[in-house]
Amino acid sequence: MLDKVVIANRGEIALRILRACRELGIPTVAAHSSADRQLKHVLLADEAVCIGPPASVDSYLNMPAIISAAEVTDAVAIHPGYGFLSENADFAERVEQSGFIFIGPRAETIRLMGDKVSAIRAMQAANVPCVPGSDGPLGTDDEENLRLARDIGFPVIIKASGGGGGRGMRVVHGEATLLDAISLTRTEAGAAFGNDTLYMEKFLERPRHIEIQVLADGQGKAIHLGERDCSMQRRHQKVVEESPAPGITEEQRTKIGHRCVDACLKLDYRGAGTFEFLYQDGDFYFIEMNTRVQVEHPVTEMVTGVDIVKEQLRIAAGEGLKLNQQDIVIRGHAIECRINAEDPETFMPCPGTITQYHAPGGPGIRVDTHVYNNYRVPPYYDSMIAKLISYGGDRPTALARMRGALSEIVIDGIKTNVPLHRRILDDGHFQAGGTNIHYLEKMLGL
Ligand code: MV4
Repeated sequence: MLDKVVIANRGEIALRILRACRELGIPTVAAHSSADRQLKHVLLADEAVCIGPPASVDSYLNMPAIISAAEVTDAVAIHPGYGFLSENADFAERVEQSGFIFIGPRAETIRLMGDKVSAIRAMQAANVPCVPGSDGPLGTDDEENLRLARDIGFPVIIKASGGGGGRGMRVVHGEATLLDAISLTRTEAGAAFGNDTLYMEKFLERPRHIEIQVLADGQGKAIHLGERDCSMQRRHQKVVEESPAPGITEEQRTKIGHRCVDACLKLDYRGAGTFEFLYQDGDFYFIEMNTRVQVEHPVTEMVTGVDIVKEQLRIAAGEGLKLNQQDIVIRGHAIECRINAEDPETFMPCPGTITQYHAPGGPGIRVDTHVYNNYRVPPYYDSMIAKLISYGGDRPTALARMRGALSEIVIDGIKTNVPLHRRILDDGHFQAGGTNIHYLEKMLGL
């Protein structure tokens, strides 16, 4: 096993990684900012190294400081968690060049998936279904771009190859606005990503966001852990996720899952990964791949019984995957509510001190959080402070347990989005299952 792991992240995921390391007997180093000395995982880690001042750019994004933390503590590997440097190919490369193990895919794979045009090319080559589109970068010939859009059929969406996660895209409803939209998106993409490469896709108007979790050992073995439905979102921020996705049949799961596994084998993928799809009218369309552990990984853990973070650590240690696809059975249903320190009306972040915290409990309830009584939520980072996860033998049971947990939970002293979650869980359409990516914004009247 790994002799010592640096946790290069904060909050609930840092604690999640620490717990996985502890189960595997791996000593931990918390690499933290000066604002995070009182974080739960910093207090629990075997060692702690302050890597810089509060601002993320000076600490959690500070590559030399993190690599130095590994050097001074004699660690062997660095776990980047999610966000921050987790999908930064240059960081993965520098970690490995410094003689440490990056807990994730090879830098080359991260780079390939970070460029959306090359990611889509790779998926098409691996027979993963993609959205009808330009199948490559847009050129500068106006007539050719008009012809392409006509062939695809309006509405189309112009996306930046360097974007992703909702950044750098523009929907076009007709020929009249296509060329202006392309030049505007190109300018924005060049400024935002230092890469003005664009591509075009058919715009799907009412899709669901369904993603497939994979694990691969980089030694010729890969499996999928089924899907998550992440359609309940606002402004590209996921709010509620669940697994399995309502209405997806075992046949559909097996078919799309096998396509993802084949792609992993073809790419010699290593680690945990997520294939993001739009799902509409019974069909899956690949849009992006995430090369990190995701916020919503617990719902998959609950329905499969697989500890995804422990698998990441085992894979990084060079242990081949011991799980076989036939061992993976989707059992029951899990739902996750992301709890943010934010105003439930305006969605503005609300940092401050949590004066009173009472965790919900009972059968089928899991809470992934670093917060405790008198914990102070700093203003410098993401506002997510907890993930409330419910599990049940079926979806109605998971829903009922989540509603109970939302009625029990107490987080005083700061504003949170718990009232929003209560509304969503009480909503008839959500309860019926299968709402699309626009549902929450419509429900909120946005
Ligand atoms: C799309 C789309 C419709 N059609 N692509 C937004 C985030 C980025 N990952 C891709 N996104 C979308 N791509 C086509 N061809 C609609 C979205 C989209 C979306 C996707 C997933 C989750 C939430 C979303 C919210 C708005 C738009």
